[in-house]
Amino acid sequence: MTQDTLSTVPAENTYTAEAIQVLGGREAVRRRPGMYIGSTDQRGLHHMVYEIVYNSIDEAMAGYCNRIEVTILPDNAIRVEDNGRGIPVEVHPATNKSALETVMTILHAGAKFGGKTYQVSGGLHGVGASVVNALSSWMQVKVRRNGKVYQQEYRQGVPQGDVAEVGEASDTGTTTTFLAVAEIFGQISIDFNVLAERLREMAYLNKGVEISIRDERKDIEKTFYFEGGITSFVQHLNRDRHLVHKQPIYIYKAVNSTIVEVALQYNDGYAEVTFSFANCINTADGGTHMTGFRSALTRVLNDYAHKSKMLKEDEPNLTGEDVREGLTAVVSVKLSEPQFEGQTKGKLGNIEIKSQVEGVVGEQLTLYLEEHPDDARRIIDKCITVAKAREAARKARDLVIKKSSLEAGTLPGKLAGCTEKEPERVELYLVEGESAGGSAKQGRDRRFQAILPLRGKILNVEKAAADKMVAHEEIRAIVTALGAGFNEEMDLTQLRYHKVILMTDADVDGSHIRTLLLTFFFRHMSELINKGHLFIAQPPLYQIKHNKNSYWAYSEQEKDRVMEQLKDAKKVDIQRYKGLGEMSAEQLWETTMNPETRTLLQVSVEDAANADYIFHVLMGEEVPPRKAFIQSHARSVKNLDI
Ligand code: 0RA
Repeated sequence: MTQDTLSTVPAENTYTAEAIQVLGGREAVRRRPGMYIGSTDQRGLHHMVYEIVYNSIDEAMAGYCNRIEVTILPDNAIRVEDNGRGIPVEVHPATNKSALETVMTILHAGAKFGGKTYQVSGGLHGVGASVVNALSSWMQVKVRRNGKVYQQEYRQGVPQGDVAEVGEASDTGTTTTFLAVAEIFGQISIDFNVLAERLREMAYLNKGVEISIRDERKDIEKTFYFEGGITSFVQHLNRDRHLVHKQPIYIYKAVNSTIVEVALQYNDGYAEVTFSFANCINTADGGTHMTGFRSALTRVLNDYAHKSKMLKEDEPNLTGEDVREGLTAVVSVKLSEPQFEGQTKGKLGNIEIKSQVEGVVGEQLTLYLEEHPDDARRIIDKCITVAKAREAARKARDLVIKKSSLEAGTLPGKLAGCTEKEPERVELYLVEGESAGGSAKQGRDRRFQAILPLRGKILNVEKAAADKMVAHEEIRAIVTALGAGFNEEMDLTQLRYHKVILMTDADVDGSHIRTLLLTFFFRHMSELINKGHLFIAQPPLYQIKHNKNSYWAYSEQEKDRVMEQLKDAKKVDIQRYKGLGEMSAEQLWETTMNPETRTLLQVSVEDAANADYIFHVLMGEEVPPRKAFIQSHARSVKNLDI
């Protein structure tokens, strides 16, 4: 047998079969300590302590132990004492060794003992006491059992004698003391606070078990005991929070040999704080127990929200994110053979656990909500608020994405461009209706006039959120055609047309669309108005024909004036234009588009602000101001369509 350089075991002359096996296991551990305890630094050293503590925790989980004391001795040795049944010391006839010696010297011994499942809380590496023993320059185990104290000592994992009776005992329990091998762990230094935090966690995960840690190097001590277990854990995590419901929800059930335990409580914050454990080992990367928990949580809250009509049938379900915002939860499972996966072994892999957790949480959370309707309503309310906020955030995000796509966007297909490109010399007509758009395209001077036809009634922008307005196809076409962006990102140096002309019908729909467009420009492109780029075309209201003469009247007064002048004339033909589409292309050019003869109204900020106000009043959700407005403007607002 080759001797490991780290091994300081004195060579022995004779080996029994068991001794070879024992030393073989010991040698393997000494050769690659990192493979058994993770690392050979301070972390690994702490793992050594945990491995011993886990054994006592197992005894506690089995229901036989409620006190564990960890002591850091002045020379950095560690003592772990429990009040369990005491490790059996009886000699096994097959091996002729005591159970105690077997557990302390044979690798992986102890997983099953006396037909009972043992070691449920397997450590990160689940290797047990024999590994710690193999990596200890010295170890002593004292067992109080049968009214006696038994003891065995080891050096470098090798027993220094048989188990011996050394005194009388009035109680039962196990005390393990060890000193890690200095050559393996370098300058040994145990961190009291690191151990204390882990032990606090263990105390939370094992309610009713008192775990204390004492540091004899500094004479400090801490004791952890949580009657509420993980419920206390959740309360601790939520200690500075505004709570959505007073008491954490506690779920516990044993399914087959698996114990599922969950505590959860919502606070009014945004973060999800979930700790998950498998056999008291923190599973930082979640795993099957977390998957089961999350899926049950989402399903149960949705079911309740629908059943209680807090969510209407046509409303979308709450998402996982919705139900996890402000959630503080501890999920703890205890199972007989945990599989830890992933790079850092921080993920539980046992597949059967998912459905077990899902089932237990599904059943018991449903019950809880039914029995606590006030809590249920508060929780669902909170989730719905989150859902709404998330939806609003999504829209805002979409807006940004759309905005960038607008900036880079290709010109809208409906745009009839002009041949000249110099922005100062060219103008864009925004024309209501496809047919008017057709006439405008025919009638225009294509060298400097571009036409963008807009389809009929555009959406009700006020009711829709501002972001929806920009999402609207017609509005987007305008933004793209103008090329200067909108909102904060508006850049007039990129404006492709220095005259933007709204050309709408002189009827109800026309006025609607004009109001809407003005509102849009006012809210999202105010620079365009401020710098005097926005105009309103003035199509005539009437054509008055007399003999070969034709007059265009652009207002009622103008019409009255012309008629007054022609009052003695015969055969006066008067035609009212309602829509741009009623005019021929030539007429449209002559009356409305020809720079020599047309009249353009330049839009002022006041006009636009007024449109915005009208828009708000006419189309907004608030009914009272709308009614008041209609009543006081009944005369002046003719094209009112409500
Ligand atoms: C198996 C059987 C029995 C006790 C233990 C294990 C045990 C192991 C450890 C390790 C640290 N503390 C411990 N406490 C108990 C007892 C079986 C019986 O008495 O019937």
